[in-house]
Amino acid sequence: KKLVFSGVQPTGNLHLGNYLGAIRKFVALQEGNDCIYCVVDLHSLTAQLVHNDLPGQIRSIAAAFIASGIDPEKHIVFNQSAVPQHAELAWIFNCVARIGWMNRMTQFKDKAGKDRENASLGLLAYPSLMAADILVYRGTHVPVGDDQKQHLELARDIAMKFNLDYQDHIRRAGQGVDITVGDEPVHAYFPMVEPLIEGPAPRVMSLRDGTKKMSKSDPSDLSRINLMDDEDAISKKIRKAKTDPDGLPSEVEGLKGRPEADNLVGIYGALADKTKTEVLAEFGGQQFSVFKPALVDLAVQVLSPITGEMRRLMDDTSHIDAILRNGGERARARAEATMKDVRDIIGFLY
Ligand code: AQP
Repeated sequence: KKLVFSGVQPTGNLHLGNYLGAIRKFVALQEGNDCIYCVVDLHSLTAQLVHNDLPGQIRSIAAAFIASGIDPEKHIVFNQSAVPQHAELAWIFNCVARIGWMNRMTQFKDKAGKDRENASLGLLAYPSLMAADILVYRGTHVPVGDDQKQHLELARDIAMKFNLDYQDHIRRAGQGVDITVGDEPVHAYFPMVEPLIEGPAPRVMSLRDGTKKMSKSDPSDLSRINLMDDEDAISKKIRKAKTDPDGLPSEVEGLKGRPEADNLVGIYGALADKTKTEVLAEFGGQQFSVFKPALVDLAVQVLSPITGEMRRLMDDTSHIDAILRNGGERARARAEATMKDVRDIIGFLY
């Protein structure tokens, strides 16, 4: 059984990229695995320190999980700040990780912009908290969009350095297992996490610019389809989506150098569970005036039941609150078991 962990930040409206790149994979992974899905509210302070309605944002991400088909009884759904062990392990990982590793993260460079001296320390340390989120459950598999790949490589580096630095202590505490990483034998406490990035839409791009990822923080709402958008909004955004003047090619090679067309075909394929080749077999040679209405119909068909259920769950939040409370308790018990080992390995008295 794999231990699957992933998280989504409560920072603004969820969009189609979050759904196709992450949440839909969370749903599919439930069968046969032990899954922990988290609303990462501690992380959200790196994007925005003061939120107007953080409780509402947290509930709406949890509602999206449930409305998309995550079972909170078989698996765990909770918010990060309810389990203080994440922050405790993150501190230890801050001491394991090197500043140079953090400085190389493209997300940090993008989000900090030119004025790095003024970026928060939290933004720099973000990947260390992310590693703690996963490893406090000794998670092995992490479904994420393509943008998170570099952070997961860093989580492996942190786990590896902890395992190497504390080898003797791990043995002395009677913990860990012998593994080989590359050719190197290691007595490891933390597993090497595997990213699960593949899927039909690992990177959904903006509807206004096919070279930029669809993102919550894009100032243009026309750039993304939000999970809470109604039929009219979805229709308007897809009709206005940037395209080039040519029709659709009949082969995937014909999408090269046409990022907007490639993105729309990819979105259609992901929503329909089809490959791009299959989509082009159906629409090759057609104009966008034919393809776009078909995409609108499909997007509405897939998203409207989720939107409807999210609205219902958000009308009376007692159900969501009960799910988060119960998930928090179960997550805390599991995280505390890891932290007892970790405190023991390091040598903290408690
Ligand atoms: N465009 C995307 N395509 C595929 N997957 C995506 N994800 C995000 N954007 C895309 C995946 O969604 C999960 C949750 O993301 P998050 O909220 O934790 O953080 P993020 O990556 O910062 O998401 P946003 O929406 O794009 O926000 P901003 O505007 O802050 O950059 C992750 O698994 C992510 O890979």
